[in-house]
Amino acid sequence: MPSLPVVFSGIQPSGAPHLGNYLGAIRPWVVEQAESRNYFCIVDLHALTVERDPAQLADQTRELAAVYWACGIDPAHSTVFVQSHVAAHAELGWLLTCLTPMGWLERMTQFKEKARGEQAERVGAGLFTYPALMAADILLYRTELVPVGEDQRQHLELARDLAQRFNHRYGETFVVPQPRIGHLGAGSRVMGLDDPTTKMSKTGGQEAGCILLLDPPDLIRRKVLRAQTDSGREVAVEVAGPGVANLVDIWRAVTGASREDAGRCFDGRGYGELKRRVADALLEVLAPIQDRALALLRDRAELDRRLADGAAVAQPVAAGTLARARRRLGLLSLPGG
Ligand code: ATP
Ligand code: LTN
Repeated sequence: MPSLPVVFSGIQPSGAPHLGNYLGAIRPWVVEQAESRNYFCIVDLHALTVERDPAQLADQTRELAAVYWACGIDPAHSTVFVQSHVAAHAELGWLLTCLTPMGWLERMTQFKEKARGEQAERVGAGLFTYPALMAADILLYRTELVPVGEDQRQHLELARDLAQRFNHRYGETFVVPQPRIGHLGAGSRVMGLDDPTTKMSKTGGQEAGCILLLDPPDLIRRKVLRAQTDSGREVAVEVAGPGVANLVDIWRAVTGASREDAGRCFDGRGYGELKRRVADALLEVLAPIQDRALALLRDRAELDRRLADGAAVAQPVAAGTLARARRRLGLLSLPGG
């Protein structure tokens, strides 16, 4: 039997997970998990790149784990674990940071956006070097495929470049991973409902435009009904402006409908009707996820046990790759180690 390809991906517990995380990442993971050997990580070390409240970080880490499982991540196919439980991530992160030219990091648009307007004194160095840690996450598992949203394309390119650079300098060590972005259709770039020119994000400070997966149903409906649309009055899918196009994309992503289906359903209809249909479709998909997530969150001991099991599976795999990289670099191992 041919062995299954390895998939790795992760989300930061930097806030409550939102619709963009679901449509761009978690749902594609769930849909395709049976065809691969998967590691889905809660990347808490990445969340430390900006200052956080410690109690909140701990809560958000558990919440994200509960959401992963509630969305349908299946332990039979997929290992869920917390990044900082597997120390190899931080260690390989350092080794790769040393291999990364400053110029590569300076080109990262996410860094430029996040640091823009902040004084250099206030921007943590971790925010700058973070793509090297992300590369470590991926390379530790000999990952072949990395399913992410569109915003991560550049970081993935850097992970590939780092794998190749290491292999070239020190000998074949890492598998060069492939991005998996948007191949299932709409949803790889969900925009803010209040500002459809910026992506929906946990930390963009745009609460009204961000649908959290655990938002109460009436709040979700209100956020959708208040979404910014275009200056016209009727939907025309093929020539829609950013606001309407975003709502149509969300509807398509949630229902699995094609662009033609969307045209048949909404062309010539008012924006109000489109919004109501989007809200209905969202609530139908999110209600069972919310029920399952809240149930999981009520049993913290069980949740922590599952995360410990995940770390126990990930740890030896990561340790094996790290040991190989260390040997290649000339780092001594302890006798008997
Ligand atoms: P932050 O606001 O802290 O940067 P984020 O909301 O952008 O967080 P991440 O943890 O950085 O979320 O991303 C996790 C996954 O979700 C990644 O695969 C990313 O591509 C995807 N993702 C994030 N935002 C969106 C979005 N608006 N549309 C589609 N996918 C998204
Ligand atoms: N950088 C990603 C989160 C992330 C990730 C990863 C995604 C960290 N490590 C490894 C895929 C694979 C983000 O901020 N969206």
